[in-house]
Amino acid sequence: MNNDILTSYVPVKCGMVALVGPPNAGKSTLMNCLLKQKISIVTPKAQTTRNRILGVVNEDAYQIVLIDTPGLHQAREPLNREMVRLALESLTEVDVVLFLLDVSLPLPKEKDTEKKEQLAEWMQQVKCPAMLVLNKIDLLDRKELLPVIKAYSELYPFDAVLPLSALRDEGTEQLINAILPLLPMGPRLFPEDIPTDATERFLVAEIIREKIFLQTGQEIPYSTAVIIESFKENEENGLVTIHAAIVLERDSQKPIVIGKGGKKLKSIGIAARKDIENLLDSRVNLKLWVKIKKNWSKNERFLREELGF
Ligand SMILES: Nc1nc2c(ncn2[C@@H]2O[C@H](COP(=O)(O)OP(=O)(O)O)[C@@H](O)[C@H]2O)c(=O)[nH]1
Ligand SMILES: [Mg+2]
Repeated sequence: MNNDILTSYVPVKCGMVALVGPPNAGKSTLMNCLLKQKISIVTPKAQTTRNRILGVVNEDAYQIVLIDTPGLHQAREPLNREMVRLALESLTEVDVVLFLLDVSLPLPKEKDTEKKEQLAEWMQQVKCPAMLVLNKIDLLDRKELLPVIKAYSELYPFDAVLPLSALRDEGTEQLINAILPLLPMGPRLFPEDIPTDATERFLVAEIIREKIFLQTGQEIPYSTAVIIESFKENEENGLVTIHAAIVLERDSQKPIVIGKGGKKLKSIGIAARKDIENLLDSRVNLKLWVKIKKNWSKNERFLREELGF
């Protein structure tokens, strides 16, 4: 009899945990840290994450399915509204919600009632235990945490408060220990050997987008979408050839992304290829080109059909 098959049905602590919070709180960093590998892209810029990204942490005694989400903010434009909608949807589908904050940021002012009411409104949709995760404690003194805890506890009755540093992997064991008692027992929801349900194509597009976020300024990152047009592996030598389109919103953005003599695009390609080779564990030939789709971020059909919102 095959014991491997039997063990995968053995019930363990198993459940879904959503990572939500304002842009830049460190949700994707925490997800990668708990997974011990990079699945979700991270940059210093807000609104890096645009989709829900699933990461599966497997141990003998548990399986934690993390859902990384776009940052919660007051969104007006179609793309941003879709992003917030995805984040809010995840609140209702999970066993535990982790509300992340960057503790190095100033607290909302006493009179900033709009901001506070917005948080309370978002959190009202939560029907499961929710923890306040105070991230980036490496940036300040522990005693400075008290006012943060006080201010946010007044806004929502969190079940626990956990200070940590996702960047330094400090306090994350305590986080896991706080999550586990809140998860039901059951068979694993995902096979033990795959860390995400995202396709390789999606992860490759995300890596390219990350490099554009890191290497361009102003509005360019927010005007960029990446579409993988082909993805082929040569069976003989293992070389993977990927054609990807960098989609911009306006003609004037094209020379910025291409750069003088194609320098910028080349540098984005070099950085992306390195990470893609690591991800796929094979040699990669990456072909990037830039195209314009006027105002794509406001085009609901494009968002749906090309970006899967
Ligand atoms: N100092 C410090 N920086 C962090 C920490 N966690 C995340 N960051 C940084 O905060 C920025 C935003 O992180 P990211 O994970 O993309 O935030 P998200 O928008 O919530 O997903 C990046 O520059 C991260 O390196 C932390 O614990 N300490
Ligand atoms: Mg993110």
